[in-house]
Amino acid sequence: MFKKIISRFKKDEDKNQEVRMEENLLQEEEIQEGDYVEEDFAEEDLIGEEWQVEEAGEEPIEAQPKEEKVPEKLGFFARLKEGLTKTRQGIADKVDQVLKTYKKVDDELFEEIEEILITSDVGVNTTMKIIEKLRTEAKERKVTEASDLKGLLKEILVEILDYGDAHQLGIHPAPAILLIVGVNGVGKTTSIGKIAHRIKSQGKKVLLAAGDTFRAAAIDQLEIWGNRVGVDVIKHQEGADPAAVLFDAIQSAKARKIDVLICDTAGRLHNKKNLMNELGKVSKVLEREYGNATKDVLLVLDATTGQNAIQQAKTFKEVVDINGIILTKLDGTAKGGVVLAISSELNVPVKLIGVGEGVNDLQVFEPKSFVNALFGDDI
Ligand SMILES: Nc1nc2c(ncn2[C@@H]2O[C@H](COP(=O)(O)OP(=O)(O)O)[C@@H](O)[C@H]2O)c(=O)[nH]1
Ligand SMILES: [Mg+2]
Repeated sequence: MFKKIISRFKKDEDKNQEVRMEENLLQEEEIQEGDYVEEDFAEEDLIGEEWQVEEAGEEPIEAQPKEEKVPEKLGFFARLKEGLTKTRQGIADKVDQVLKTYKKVDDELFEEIEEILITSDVGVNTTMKIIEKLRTEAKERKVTEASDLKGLLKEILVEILDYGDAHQLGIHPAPAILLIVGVNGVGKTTSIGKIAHRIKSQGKKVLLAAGDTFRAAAIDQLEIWGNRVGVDVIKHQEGADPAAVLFDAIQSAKARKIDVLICDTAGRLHNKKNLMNELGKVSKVLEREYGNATKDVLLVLDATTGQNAIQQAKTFKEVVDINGIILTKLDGTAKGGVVLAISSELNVPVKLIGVGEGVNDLQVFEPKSFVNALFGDDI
């Protein structure tokens, strides 16, 4: 019976892929109807364009009294736990339940855990890997009590998620540039605002580049975040060449001795050809103008899209070298298990996770804390 469940999920995954391809084609049509088809990328395109600097306002960041009353570490962990509530209900609470029901370790128990993981967006391949490891470890360590499996399972999950030092943001040594990529709506601009706030409060000089020139609203949104966290934004007009925005932002970052430049990009171009054009040009400018800067290319994925996020990541990986993942919207979704599939299948570390819409709700990803929070245990 279990084989049936797996083949059903495999079929669903295939179906999702078809839907996504159709969506991509639709998007391509939309884009072709629009303007801004840049052909060859010439240096002249980038030089001498007018650019504007949006000065940051003095507006304070919205007060978040609830967050400020609790000590930093506890506050961070409490928010993580709170954010993972739905995923915990889908994975950990169900695992706890079957461990209680079965009492002794046997084949059926492994199958039950397998089913819980697969139905929680951990993905078929990653689930197989986890269960195989769990069986082997249980045998080797002679675990016979079902309740003792939980500790083993947690260890295995941490092992999958753990990329050692690679979870750190690549911002040392200065100057550094973070290029934020991902499809429309995943949370790029919001994450940039949150990262800017985090890095600025560490005493670093931060500058933002409004590289999503596709819609005026996208530029405005970044400016709002810039004002909110007190960081300047380099922008051009709607429809401008994103590579030109980056070029100007880099010159400005050099002149102002900025520690970290964070560049937004347009996510609408997520069919491969347009994506390659856009990110190819941006990468060229980056290498040529800021070759000595520390560079981190971060792909933003939306946890609520579950296994679709994996497909998006695969497409982006073919186009640009991704150094890390920002997984947003873990709060309010039961699909947080996708973090395991991402870590296991993409060979890229998760660096930051979004657990809410507040300015402090983007956390550095720590595998052990994450798994503890997922199982409702203490830090
Ligand atoms: N609940 C929640 N919402 C988020 C998170 N990150 C982003 N969002 C929301 O997702 C929506 C799209 O975000 P946006 O930054 O505009 O995405 P972009 O198109 O990739 O730049 C906004 O309404 C954000 O407030 C998160 O971690 N949790
Ligand atoms: Mg945006």
